[in-house]
Amino acid sequence: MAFLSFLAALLALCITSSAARRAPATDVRCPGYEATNVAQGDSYLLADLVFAGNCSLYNQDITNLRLLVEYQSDSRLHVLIGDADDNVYQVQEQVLPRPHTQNVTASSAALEFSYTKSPFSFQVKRASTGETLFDSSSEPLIFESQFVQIQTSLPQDANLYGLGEHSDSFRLPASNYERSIWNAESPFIPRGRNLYGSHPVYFDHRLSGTHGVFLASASGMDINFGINAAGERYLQYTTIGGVLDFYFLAGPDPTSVSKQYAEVVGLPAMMPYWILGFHQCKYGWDDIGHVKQVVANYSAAGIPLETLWGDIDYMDEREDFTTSPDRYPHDQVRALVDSLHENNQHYIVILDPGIHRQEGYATYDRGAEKDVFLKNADGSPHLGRQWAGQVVWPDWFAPSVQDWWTNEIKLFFDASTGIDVDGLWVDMDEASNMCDIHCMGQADAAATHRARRNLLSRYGSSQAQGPMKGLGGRDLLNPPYRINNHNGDLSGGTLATNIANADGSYQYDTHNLYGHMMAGATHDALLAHKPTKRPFVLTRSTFAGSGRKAAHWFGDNASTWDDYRVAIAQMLAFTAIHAMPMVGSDICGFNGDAQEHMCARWATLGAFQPFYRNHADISAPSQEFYRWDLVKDAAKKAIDARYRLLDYVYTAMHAASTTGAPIASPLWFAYPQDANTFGIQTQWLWGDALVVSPVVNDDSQSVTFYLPNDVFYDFWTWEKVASQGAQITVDNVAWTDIPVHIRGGSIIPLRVESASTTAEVRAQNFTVVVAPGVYGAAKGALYLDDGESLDVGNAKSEISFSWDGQAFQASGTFGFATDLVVESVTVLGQDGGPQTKKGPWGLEQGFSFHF
Ligand SMILES: *[C@@H]1O[C@H](CO)[C@@H](O)[C@H](O)[C@H]1NC(C)=O
Ligand SMILES: *[C@@H]1O[C@H](CO)[C@@H](O)[C@H](O)[C@H]1NC(C)=O
Ligand SMILES: *[C@@H]1O[C@H](CO)[C@@H](O)[C@H](O)[C@H]1NC(C)=O
Ligand SMILES: *[C@@H]1O[C@H](CO)[C@@H](O)[C@H](O)[C@H]1NC(C)=O
Ligand SMILES: CC(=O)N[C@H]1CO[C@H](CO)[C@@H](O)[C@@H]1O
Repeated sequence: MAFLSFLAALLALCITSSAARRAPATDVRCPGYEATNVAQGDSYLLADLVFAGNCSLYNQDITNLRLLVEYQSDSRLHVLIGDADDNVYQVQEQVLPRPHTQNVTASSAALEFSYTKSPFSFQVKRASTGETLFDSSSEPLIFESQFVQIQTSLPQDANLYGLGEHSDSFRLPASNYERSIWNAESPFIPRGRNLYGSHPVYFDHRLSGTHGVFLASASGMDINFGINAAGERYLQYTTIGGVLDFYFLAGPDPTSVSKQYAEVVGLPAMMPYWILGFHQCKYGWDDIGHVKQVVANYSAAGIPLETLWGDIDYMDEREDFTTSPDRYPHDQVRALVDSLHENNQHYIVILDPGIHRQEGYATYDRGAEKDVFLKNADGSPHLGRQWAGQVVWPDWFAPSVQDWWTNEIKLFFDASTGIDVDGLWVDMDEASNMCDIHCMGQADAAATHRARRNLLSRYGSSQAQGPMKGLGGRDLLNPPYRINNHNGDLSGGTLATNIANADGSYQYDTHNLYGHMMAGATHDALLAHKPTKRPFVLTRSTFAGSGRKAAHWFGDNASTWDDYRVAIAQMLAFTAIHAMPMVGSDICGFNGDAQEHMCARWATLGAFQPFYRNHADISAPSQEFYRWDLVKDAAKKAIDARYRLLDYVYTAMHAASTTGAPIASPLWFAYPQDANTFGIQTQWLWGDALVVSPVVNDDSQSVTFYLPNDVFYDFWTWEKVASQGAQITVDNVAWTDIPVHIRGGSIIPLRVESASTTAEVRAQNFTVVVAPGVYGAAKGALYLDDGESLDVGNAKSEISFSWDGQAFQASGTFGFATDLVVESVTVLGQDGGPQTKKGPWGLEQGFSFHF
């Protein structure tokens, strides 16, 4: 959801703010630090870093730093540079639990740390090849209270990906590129700007291997890619605080880096099976009658609708935990949910963080009593504006905040008396504030002038709050170095950054954690509410590791071909790099007028991406798939394929949640030696066996895509396509079609038939397709469980399929009780075409046969 009226104000801020940022007082070159008192063990290195002179580019330099290097595992090196006194802010352990060191010996590790004593710099090398992966020697380290800078040089052949959230190219530009990180409301997902989430991790892929670099920092920052005077590429981090907490991940293959990153930030949550169904939402469904028509019209059109979503329309006066008495009467919403559930469909509603400040509004009263809202330094509530009007903001660090939030969720979503939702959606959690401190100063001069003065001057700088909670004496509203936030200064369009959290940290340091924490609290509340079920939470704002508890959509894009294309790059960044598998764009676009051809293509594209929801703004015309015949046909065909493949995808989701392997990835994950794949961002691997190559040009019926040197089989016709690594052009791609290929070497389980809900899909038998590789063999997997239990215990089956050119085998563990069978196995690419062997074979034990 966006607030377009606010857009003009945001744009105005961007324009006025960009000129004034940075440019240090002088052109001094800082002297850097000297490493002393070096203590080294088999698996660690400690040193003091002592400031080597005067610099003070923006603030006072911190004279005594501490270096900690840990060989945490064979593939992970941890390098932490912080202040010796441990006052500089560090991301709270409760928010991002970090892994402990396994104390491997330096000589056995895949990465090698070395350093230069003075000025201090460090290098990370790949031990097996001696290749330098990270080298900070080209510029001295600068560590001031609100300005921290470190640079690494990069070879010409480095390919970098990640550093989300953004809508830029998936492979980041090599130079002349700036990526600011600061979570912000971002209508129309502007290019080249900070968006809703913070993921300061990049993967660097080279022909010699892939590695990852994660800076575990929540601070606002600019990351610049450039070319220095010597003609060398560099990447420079400039943060406005926080320690330099680096995790280097050795790979060496791309999937291993995804797994190693998930080990640091946490494995993604296993989601319920039904979440893979098709979802419909719209802002502006004015009453429940309208919503019932949507459900009925989907049914009449024969398009499977799995989940109906409620945007803020359902609320009374836009207040969380209420229903509108005249437009969405409580008993009628309850009846709707019952009827959805009877049909095996689901219901999800939205919540916003801004809590209406209104005595008598029970959610507010209970929160005030439990002291869970953010306060100004004088103890008054920190006010802002969201949909409900004047609001207060939950402090996700407050001791009672989880109890309060859980209680609100239990009360309102109680199955016997309330709205029995199947998941929750948290929006506006950057946090997005329609009346920030600037607006307050203008809007209501008399009442807020005093408050504003308090905010800006009296409480404008921080008090030291104890270990790792942030240095004292900083200007928390207007730090001298300004990051390139598209909302202007740090507090633009959000909470004032000089507000303290209950644990003594400040919004200045924790701003980027707000949505991550709200999503986590909502997940934990759902877990308390229904302890045996996997919770589902969709969040707009994210931080590194949000995938542990939440799913994400890419926010308020537009109904344009451009956003249709960028949705692919955004998906790849989240699934392959940011350890968040359950993601997707608003299908057919959120803002603006969706066109028939575009919506048909997007319906098809979305069917091969993880989170599949059609959603539009209140100002946009309705765009449900049944509104156009062409889109209806496209959606039916695409959903039919998606649903037959649902267990293949569920198996990939299970792998993501247990190993960190991505559910969707760029082609170079499978073809890391093929440089033609490194820049591809309009094709992807769906699971590890399917290559999806949609039509991407505006309103076009032809597409040129790349198939690496391998054997492929057309997913729709089963025709064999041997490629030497070639661009392939397909003309006359119908509006209902999408090119998809099966990679040789794969085995794919499919349901024999699709159905109108995922519950009915689960009652269908299987068929298995074998796609032999270049040498004739193939393998695949099938994971089965009940689809919803948090802990399935032994009631799961993990089945491996293999084909050696003559014999087919299914083996593994078979704990999931089922009557379903594999009805047939088809081997593609045989002399005379595909050959099918009929079963049935039960799925409670292994089986094998010769053709
Ligand atoms: C560095 O120089 C500035 C400006 O000349 C001065 O104010 C500051 O005290 C000096 N700091 C140190 C650590 O010497
Ligand atoms: C690693 O070494 C540190 C310091 O000696 C020790 O405190 C820690 O328990 C060790 N951890 C493991 C997993 O061995
Ligand atoms: C549902 O379909 C009916 C019949 O075509 C149509 O009149 C109505 O406007 C549709 N309503 C919605 C919300 O799609
Ligand atoms: C699945 O296969 C079994 C065995 O052939 C058959 O009895 C059953 O009817 C099939 N189920 C469905 C839903 O077709
Ligand atoms: C990321 C993206 O596509 N942004 C576009 C969203 O839509 C607006 C309006 O159509 C474009 O101006 C943006 O470029």
